[in-house]
Amino acid sequence: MKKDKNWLDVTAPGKRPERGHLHPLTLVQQKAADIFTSIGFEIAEGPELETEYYNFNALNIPQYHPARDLMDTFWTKDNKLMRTHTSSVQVRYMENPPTGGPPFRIIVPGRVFRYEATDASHEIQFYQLEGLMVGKKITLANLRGVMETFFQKFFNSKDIEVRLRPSYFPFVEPGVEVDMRRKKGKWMEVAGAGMVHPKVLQNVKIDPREWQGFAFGMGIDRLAMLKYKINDIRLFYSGDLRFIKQF
Ligand code: 2U9
Repeated sequence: MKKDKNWLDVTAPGKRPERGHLHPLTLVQQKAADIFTSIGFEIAEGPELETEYYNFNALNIPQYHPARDLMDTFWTKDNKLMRTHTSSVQVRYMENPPTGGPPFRIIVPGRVFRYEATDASHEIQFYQLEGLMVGKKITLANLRGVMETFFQKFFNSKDIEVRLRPSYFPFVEPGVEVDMRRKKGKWMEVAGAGMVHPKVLQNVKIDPREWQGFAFGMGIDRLAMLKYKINDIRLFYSGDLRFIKQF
């Protein structure tokens, strides 16, 4: 056959195009959101650029609280800030609930920002998933049950135990750390949580004598690090294809 410039070898094997895929943090966020929606939680969203009121004051973090240290927060010139947690979204939701009022079961996955030095376990921006359940006679036992169900489904094993340890966060009372362990192994801290502080409920015009709730927060990056045995959070944001192609 004559080889002119239009010649094409239709028998040559094709080059398989490389397929893209989701980022490990997206995979973990979607998996976590699927689990919570399967047990009745709705997903809520809100702005990353926030006011001092929604990020701090409404959450019982007054002006001179150490969590408000300038070192921790990115402020803009017009006195707004990059949210340091997604809790601001739960405040906005409760203030103006699409359902008209409690009860609520919501989760808020999203990006948060902290002005601090980076290392293997800290980034200046990372992802959280927070949850909130408000109703009548809600207790820490409900929190424990939701956490246990979540971690069993997330790690796909019934062999997971959860325990609560006392802790402190300004927006909950009592506050707890949530630990989990697999197959009687070593306990690991996987979330912070507690009963929503009565002052926080009052701030959004919900009567704490009538309604109670639990709230929790976990790091999506940390969940992904546990799930895939990754030892440095910075790898998620490195853009290194040798890392990213493994998922
Ligand atoms: C409202 C009221 C209470 C959310 C909570 C934590 C404890 C917590 C951390 C986990 C790992 C942040 O990503 S992390 O560094 N979070 O320990 N979060 S209680 O409490 C709320 C939220 C909203 C209205």
